[in-house]
Amino acid sequence: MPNNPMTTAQALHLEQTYGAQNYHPIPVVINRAHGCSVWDPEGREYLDFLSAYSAVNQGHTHPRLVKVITEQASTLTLTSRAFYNDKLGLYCETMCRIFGYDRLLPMNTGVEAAETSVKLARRWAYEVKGVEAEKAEVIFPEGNFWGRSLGAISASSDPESRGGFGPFVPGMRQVPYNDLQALEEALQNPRVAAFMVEPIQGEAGVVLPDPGYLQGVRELCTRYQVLMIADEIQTGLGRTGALLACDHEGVRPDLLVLAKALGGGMLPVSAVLGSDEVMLRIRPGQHGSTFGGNPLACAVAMEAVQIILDEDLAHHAAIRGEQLHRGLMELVTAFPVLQATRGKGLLRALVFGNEGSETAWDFCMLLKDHGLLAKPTHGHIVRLAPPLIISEQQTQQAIEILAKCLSQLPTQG
Ligand code: IF1
Repeated sequence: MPNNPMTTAQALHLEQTYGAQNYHPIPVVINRAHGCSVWDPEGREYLDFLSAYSAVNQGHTHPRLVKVITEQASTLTLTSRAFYNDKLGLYCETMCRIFGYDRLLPMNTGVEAAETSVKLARRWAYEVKGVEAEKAEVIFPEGNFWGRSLGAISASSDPESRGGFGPFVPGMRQVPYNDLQALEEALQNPRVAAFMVEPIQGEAGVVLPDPGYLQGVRELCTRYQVLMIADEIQTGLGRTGALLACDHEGVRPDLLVLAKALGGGMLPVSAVLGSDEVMLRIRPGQHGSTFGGNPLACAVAMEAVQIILDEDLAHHAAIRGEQLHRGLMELVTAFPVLQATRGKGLLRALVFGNEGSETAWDFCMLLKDHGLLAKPTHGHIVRLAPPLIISEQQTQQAIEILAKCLSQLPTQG
């Protein structure tokens, strides 16, 4: 079997025949990756401008991560939390020191950590803020995305995520994103436990709030005794040109939710960080996960974060992000089919003018044929998010591919 390489056609066919069809992937099969490059079974090389939705900030198969995961995998991988393991404590300490929190609660996927933060906030609201039992509310901005669980889609405003999956979890309300006045009105309700926010909305289409929004959120949360939860699952760990996107505004959330790049592209690792006052509300037996805090994940996560610090990847993302932004601005000027480009660091988007069309998909298909992988979001937006280790030359190469493909798009509107 290992010596019987699968062709692109075979792999596509098998997944389409036997896999649940809950995704509509770009029809490319990846069977090998390193750094910013991925390869298909026929040996074609592509620049990865999705980075597994920002989960491989460190680049694919980073040698330090390969070493750590291999060594740890041959030593100890899983104990469950029924016993202590020799990695979890060290991992929690390291993370608390780096990010400035008292405690860390380990989970696996992003949605689990985000949901954990909601549970922590509800508990805190009942035990500290004094909210009447069963009445706590958590506020979310419209356009939020934090995963696929019933909790996450209950908070969502996206019909695609929610439709046909009800009934939903109560106690979740929405306010418009980037609207401090609407937020203030919502927070005046004394039942509000928390406001969860992405510093930049990813799935919504790389939507940036106005400067000062996060500071405003911080001030309002403090004033109304509401926990500020930052979902830095996609924006964190260097992606936007700072270790955390909240750092751009000097804002410290009460609960910090991390995932994706925390696992270095190796395995799912997520975490909630917070103060004693909040974290100690959940007591033994009241929350957990079989795999959360496993030594393999802890070893990988420690190395994943250390790589971001050692290689100064946040700074690197800022510099390469500027280069990419300049290139994208030129494309927007040169090609009328483009309406705008926006983003921060290496979380960028190209926005096509014709909303509701399939232009972004057609464009991504062209990009694939020219050796660049990206994924549309919302039909008219293409997200551009390469690994943070991308070189100046690779960034330039990507801009040239984008230009070439734009010139080949049938011109419209
Ligand atoms: C899918 C987008 C990215 C996230 C934020 C929590 C989670 C995510 C801010 C949940 C997950 C994903 C998952 C993937 C698509 C994707 C995505 F296209 F929806 F917008 F990354 F850009 N908070 N993001 O972005 O984390 O449970 O998946 O580990 O299809 O669901 P998870």
